[in-house]
Amino acid sequence: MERTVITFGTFDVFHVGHLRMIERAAALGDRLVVGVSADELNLRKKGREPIFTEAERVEIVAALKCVAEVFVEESLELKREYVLRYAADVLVMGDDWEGKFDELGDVCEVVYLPRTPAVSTTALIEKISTGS
Ligand code: C2G
Repeated sequence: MERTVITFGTFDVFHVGHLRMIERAAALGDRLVVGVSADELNLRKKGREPIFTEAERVEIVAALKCVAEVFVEESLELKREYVLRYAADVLVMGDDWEGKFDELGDVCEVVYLPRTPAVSTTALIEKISTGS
């Protein structure tokens, strides 16, 4: 039986931390589905628009060879619906979300993977804008 893995993220200013998370998620199954968070969701939750648009972020993630399917994540609260819609066997999240999705353990396996240290979109934006 094919094992489907699902993961989520904004993936803004795509960097090696994003890539490694996606590759490690893909390695946990046969087919990886990625939910890329909507511009509107970012605005609501983080108070700012991503640097790259939703369409650009979807295009970048969809081009990765270990990604089978990409969709736009409209709300953080719809995880259960997405897991069921894509028939995911495993939900992978970064460990900054540790414990937050344990209640989905009745419909899929929930795995939190450690983040890559010392790289972040926020730090990159800061570095680019200050030139340091
Ligand atoms: N990541 C990582 N190492 C980093 C930075 C990010 O492993 N140094 C991982 C995150 O843990 C996440 C993925 O890369 O699994 C995407 O990161 P973000 O775009 O920051 O995701 P976020 O905005 O937290 O997701 O439902 C979740 C939402 O879509 C928001």
